[in-house]
Parts: sequence; C-alpha cells; structure tokens
Amino acid sequence: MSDELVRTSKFLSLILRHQPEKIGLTLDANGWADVDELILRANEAGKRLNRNLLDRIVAENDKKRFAFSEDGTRIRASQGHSIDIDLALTPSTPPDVLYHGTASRFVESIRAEGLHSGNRQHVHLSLDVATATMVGSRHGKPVVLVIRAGEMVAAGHQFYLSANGVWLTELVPAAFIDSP
Ligand code: HQG
Repeated sequence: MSDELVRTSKFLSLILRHQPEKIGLTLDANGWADVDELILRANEAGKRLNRNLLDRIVAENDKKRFAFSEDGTRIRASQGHSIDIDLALTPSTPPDVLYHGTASRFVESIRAEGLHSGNRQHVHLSLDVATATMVGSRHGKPVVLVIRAGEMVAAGHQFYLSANGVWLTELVPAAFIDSP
C-alpha cells in the first residue's frame, strides 16, 4: 500500500473504530457509516478522501480492516472497536485451539486475571502462531499464548469470526490459557 493509503487507513481506523465524533460523524447501531457522509465530513475536516481511495483501501488493506455493505453505500471496520456498537456477528465454533499474541511484560498479569478486552469490545485471537506473533510484537517482546477455545465453547463461552478472519470473544479466563 502507498503511504497515502496507509495514512488514510489509520485515519479510518480512528474514525470508524474509536472517535467518529471527531469529524461529526455518527455510526449506526451496527457500526456502519454512510459512505457519502463519511467523505463529506472527512473533507470538511481537511482530510483528502473520495470513493476511489475508499475502494482501494477496502480492496488492498493488508488486514482487510474495512468492509462495504452489500449495496456499497455504507462502510465499517470489521473489528477492533472501542465504541459501543454491535457487529451483529453470528456466534461460530472456533477450532479447538486459538492463539493470542501479547508482550512478555503482560504475561504474569494475564496468567492471574485471564485475558480481558481492555478498551476494545472483544479479546482478539488468531488462527495461527505467525499472526499472533505479529500482534504481540506491536506491544513489545512477543509471547504467544495458547487458548483452549474448544474447552471454552464446552463451558458456554461464545466466539465470533470477524469479516477479516479475527476470532473474537468477550474474555478468556486464565483456566483456558496455556503459556510457555
Ligand atoms: C493485553 C490489531 C495484562 C493483551 C491486531 C494486549 C489485533 C492484558 C493488550 C487487534 C490482560 C491489549 C487487537 C491482562 C489482555 N493483563 N495485559 N489481564 N488482558 N491484555 O491492542 O489483541 O492492526 O487492545 O494481551 O492485529 O493486541 O488494529 O489488543 O496485548 O487483531 O487492525 O492487553 O489489533 O489489529 O491490546 O490487538 P489491544 P490486541 P489492527
């Protein structure tokens, strides 16, 4: 992705996941923004944005962070929100084991308290160790925790698969976490 696409993608993450009010935008209950309104408000706030840029970001974004509605008139972030919206995902059955990448300095606290979602709506879990390692590196020296997702399902926990392949759950009690 070009520098402009990366910059615009970061701007969209801020607006569509955390602070739509920063440009006077309102998301609907499921986190969707009207595309025309988003472009208008962004331009009013001095940010270059148009339909072509949005099309390229949705198609080329490395993690497919954003998706259009079926009719193409609305756009939302597929996961990662701190604001209270309902992605309206259907619970699905995860593989028996998922992974969570974190930083080594958090491990002791996670062992004691389990994983909580912090500012976000969900705990984010990865399908493979490589992805989890990249997620953990964002915070420091990466450590990959093994999450016994199958046992969590048996114990009544719900899991959701975001449109861009991230597994989400509300919290992970310490009893279901294996750490190195
Ligand atoms: C940690 C990126 C201490 C948790 C990624 C993590 C992901 C605890 C941090 C998505 C804890 C929260 C989300 C406890 C959790 N004690 N630390 N009890 N419970 N933590 O950024 O999962 O690029 O909110 O381990 O790819 O790192 O934004 O979550 O280190 O999918 O699209 O608290 O963000 O996607 O950090 O990342 P975050 P995350 P995007």
